[in-house]
Amino acid sequence: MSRLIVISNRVPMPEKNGTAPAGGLAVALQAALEEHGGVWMGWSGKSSGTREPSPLHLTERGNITYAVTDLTKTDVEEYYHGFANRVLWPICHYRLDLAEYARKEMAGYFRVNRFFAQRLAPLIKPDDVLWVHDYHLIPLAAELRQMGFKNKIGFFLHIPWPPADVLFAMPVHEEIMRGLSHYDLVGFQTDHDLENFRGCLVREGFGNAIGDGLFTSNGRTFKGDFYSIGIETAAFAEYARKAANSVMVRKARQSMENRDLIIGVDRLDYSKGITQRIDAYESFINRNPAYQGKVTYLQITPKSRSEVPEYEQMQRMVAEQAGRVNGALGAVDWVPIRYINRSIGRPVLAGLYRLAKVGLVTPLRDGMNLVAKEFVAAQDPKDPGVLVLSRFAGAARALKGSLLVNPYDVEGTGNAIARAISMGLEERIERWRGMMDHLLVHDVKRWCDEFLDDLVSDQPLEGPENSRASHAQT
Ligand code: GDG
Repeated sequence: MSRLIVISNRVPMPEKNGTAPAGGLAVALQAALEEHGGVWMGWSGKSSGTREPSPLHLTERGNITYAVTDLTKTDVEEYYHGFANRVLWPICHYRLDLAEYARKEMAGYFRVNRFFAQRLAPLIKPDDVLWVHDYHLIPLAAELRQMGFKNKIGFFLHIPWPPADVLFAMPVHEEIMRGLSHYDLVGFQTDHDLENFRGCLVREGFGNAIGDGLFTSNGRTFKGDFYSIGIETAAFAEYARKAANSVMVRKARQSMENRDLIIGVDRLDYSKGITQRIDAYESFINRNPAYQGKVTYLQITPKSRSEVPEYEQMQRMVAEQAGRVNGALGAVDWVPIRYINRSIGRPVLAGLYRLAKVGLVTPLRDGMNLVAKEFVAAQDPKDPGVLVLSRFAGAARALKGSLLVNPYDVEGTGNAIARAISMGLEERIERWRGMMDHLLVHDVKRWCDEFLDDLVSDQPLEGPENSRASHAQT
């Protein structure tokens, strides 16, 4: 394959000492970039205020160039906090009630995508393969095509794709659908997302599904498929094994005083179902009083997107709810819920997953959910914990050994917690083994390789726009 250019909203910059950043996705893309040489471009996370951002800031590490740009305050407001996180994020998570459409924010989203294309253009060589990530950057390929670029461009959506009736409530759905047709390959997390996309395209007459995973729309032919993202399974398992003996994790174990640990780990986000989960835990204790004082539920919830009002409200709500349940159920020597509202180090996290008897991953809607996969990978093969998993997480399509729940059904989820905490060793091992075998094969490297192989493979793509003569390539 030729040189690779990855474009994502944020770029995991290498540490000053040259070590790779933590996190499976970053590691996998980094590895692909190292193999082929290339560029990783995105927003620096900084605002240039009212001034025009200075030229791309370039950092070279081996054969990878990290290229980041600042954005003006208005751009950050309209593109990132505005359209991406207050329209696309809720829409893609089926939350029409939370989507707020403001025309100027929609315009800001398209404007920033054009700006990204303009900044990226001088770095693109004719044979480069481009891989665009996530909902922030859907119109990027259309902007690049307009500038004349004929390169292979792929897009991967990390979050769910909604059904037509949900998507079409968004005023600019046509531009979004048209934006996707400018890619050569559009990748989703699951078969359900792909099916929803097909529905959006075909039902409303935007295009056709012509078989073999090919779609036509807007005079172009492109591929669509699903690629369930994985983790670095083997490495994470080893990491958790070592972490279980670290000082921090030993301290945590002591503080548990022989109680069984139930763990939840989520960015603070309404899609993660944290409030419903706390209700389910309360229901579990109320219906199974024998477990009073015998379990501890640890919920680790780093803050995210605090600038968006819904997130700020939620932060207060979850803290109050955990406090209320502790007040109602707790005893002088027992705190039922330990709630941590900040990020903890990855090694401690891995060790805590391994310590836990039950992992609660109960989003209301989630593209994949890597926490579910990390929890499984971190378990002790001789004494694994049980995963309670929402049927609405992409991960549920593959993790068949979990106890699948409907997170809206508080009592049902409470019952699943009871079943998980009392499950016998033999059943736990059997369920875990099947999931672990799957995760070892379908890891993040495989996800990355499969997407890139499909993107560069030469299937005949026909259509007037695909074959238009190239101009203005730099
Ligand atoms: C999007 C999609 C899709 C969490 N708390 C801490 C911490 N984490 C790490 C977890 C995990 C990651 O953050 C979260 O990944 P998820 O997949 O669960 O969720 P999103 O952030 O919403 O990701 C999702 C994903 O993209 C990839 O395609 O699966 O559906 O929404 O790795 O471990 N890490 C540390 N401290 C914490 O406190 N160190």
